[in-house]
Amino acid sequence: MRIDVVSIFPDYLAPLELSLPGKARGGGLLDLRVHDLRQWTHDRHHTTDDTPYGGGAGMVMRPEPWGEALDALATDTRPTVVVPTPSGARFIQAMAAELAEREHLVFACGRYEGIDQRVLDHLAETERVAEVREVSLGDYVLNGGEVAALAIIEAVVRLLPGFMGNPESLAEESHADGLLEYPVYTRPASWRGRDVPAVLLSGDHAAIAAWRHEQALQRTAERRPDLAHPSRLASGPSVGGAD
Ligand code: 6GU
Repeated sequence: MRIDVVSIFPDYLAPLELSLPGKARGGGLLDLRVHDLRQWTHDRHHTTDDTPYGGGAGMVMRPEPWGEALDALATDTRPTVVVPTPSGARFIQAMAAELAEREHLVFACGRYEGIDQRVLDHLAETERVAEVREVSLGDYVLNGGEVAALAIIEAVVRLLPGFMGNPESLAEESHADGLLEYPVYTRPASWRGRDVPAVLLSGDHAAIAAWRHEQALQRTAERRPDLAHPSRLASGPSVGGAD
């Protein structure tokens, strides 16, 4: 997979060199490049923003540098352009899985009040990109798209085939089946007077799977009632008692 990230604060993306994406880059799974938007400005002060038409607080990112940046990065790979913004569609695991199938992603990280809408409208119409996805992490406001791009990239890259040491852990983690994950335990069996639930020591794989499914349902109902569908309460574990 190829990923390009455009930002006026490219240093913000330095953590991508570390941790999971760093590992994927080393392994040749991922060709990731970070670009400074200011290289596509032509005025002495490398201006990327201006006051909003119609008035109001804050600044808007000018269309010209973004137009040139995306012209340069929308190669014959017809990338998907991801625009992190609090006014985007909610980013969820299903979208991470969808983006993990793409050959080329370009992240356009805006600051201030956002990017001139014509840039996105133009991109959506040009043949040179496959699609434009305006995406939000959740219902709160960050100062810019950089931190959101880090989160989205990490969520996508760990799904690339050959990336995870143990792909089975992908099937069992939170949100894989629409539920939060069950609680987990390791040695010692008793710690500060607290015992690991006995069923986990029983060796009865069917009982363990049933217990975990029950815990996942309970947790989801308590913490995320928005995810808990009454119809699920009747269904059994989606993964059997594999060890
Ligand atoms: Cl994707 N961008 C910004 N700037 N703020 C956000 C966000 C994204 N998601 C939640 N808040």
